[in-house]
Amino acid sequence: MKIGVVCYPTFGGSGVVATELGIQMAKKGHEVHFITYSQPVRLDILEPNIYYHEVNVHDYPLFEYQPYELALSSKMVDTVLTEGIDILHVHYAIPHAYAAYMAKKILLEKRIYIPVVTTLHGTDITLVGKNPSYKPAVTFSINKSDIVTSVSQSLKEDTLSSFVIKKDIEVVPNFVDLDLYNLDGPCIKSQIAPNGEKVISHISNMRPVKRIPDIIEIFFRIQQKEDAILLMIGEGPEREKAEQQAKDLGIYSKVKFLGKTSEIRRLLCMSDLFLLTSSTESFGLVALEAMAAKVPVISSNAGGISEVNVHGETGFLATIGDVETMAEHSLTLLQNPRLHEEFKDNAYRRAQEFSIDAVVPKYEAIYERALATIREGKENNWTT
Ligand code: GMT
Repeated sequence: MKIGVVCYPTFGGSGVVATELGIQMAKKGHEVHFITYSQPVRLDILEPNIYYHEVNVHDYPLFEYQPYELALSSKMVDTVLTEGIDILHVHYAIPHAYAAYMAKKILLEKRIYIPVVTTLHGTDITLVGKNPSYKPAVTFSINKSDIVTSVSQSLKEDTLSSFVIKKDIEVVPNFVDLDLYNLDGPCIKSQIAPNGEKVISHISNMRPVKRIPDIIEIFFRIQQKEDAILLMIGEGPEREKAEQQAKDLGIYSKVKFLGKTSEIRRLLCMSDLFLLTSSTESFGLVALEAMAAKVPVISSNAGGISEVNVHGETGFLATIGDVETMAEHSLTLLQNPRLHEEFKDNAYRRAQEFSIDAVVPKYEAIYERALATIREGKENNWTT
């Protein structure tokens, strides 16, 4: 099968899922064509069956906003025509599902039928998609997709309650490649915590939705009782405020802001706990990645996090914003080595339930079904 994949090529979870899925499909012998504005960060284009097509948006002085959707639709059309793509899989509804619908209509004029699978990832529904400026277009393009998937049950419910959706939404959870967490090189904790401090970590794009001040506040409470350092991994608009908050609390020397790094797995391997305090989180891929590295997760109970992190087993969950309880939960594990070991094992076992081998065949079956629908001429979107 020849699959066109559209995603955000950045460090965000949806781009990571799209890239890892594409890589796995390529390993299974499918031809995978990534159509994005820059090369996805985890993509090696030298691997067999992997191709990358860059979407170029030309600057023109008249435009205050460059028409990215137009360039994307055109690139999709061009790639389908030149490469003979069978199916388009778009990750994150905005604007990808909308651009895919346009591409589909343009191709239809040429009597080419291309099915579109849209995967909803989270903020495309819970934050951005709900905005009245986008809502009609998002609703329309979800309904016009051939198959719609969401990464958690919680996101499916959010979608159905916020939009008028006439299509079935299939839940296909995110996944993790556990092999990647068996590191080749050493994981020497003393490099980062020379005095045997406990290592707490957080990874995100540091947007307001992640409630970064809560992370600093929880850590402040932890380090009052337990010698610890905090690794803040990632970049985003909340970083500067967080640095100031750490300074104001007098803990700046214990908080390491590491920015974007490709050493995530090594840093997780050195971590004792992972914090995720988001106000909205459809799945929390990063929590799953921490668990794959045997790191228990202290999290809020937002959205789909509870579908990944099991309270009292792989970590603890608390009400969004309840930093007191999250700090107490953290100390429960940090001050009880046997319990901590138990949670580490549980976290890894839970991550195994989301292994790549369990989830990738579900997408493959979805692609087959979308193609079969076309073959059997049952598709009814073509004329609308
Ligand atoms: O978390 C972000 O802000 C990035 C965002 C993205 O689109 O990359 O992540 C969303 O998709 C991930 C992959 O499916 C999910 O694991 C995240 O939970 C989801 N983020 C939110 O819902 C806030």
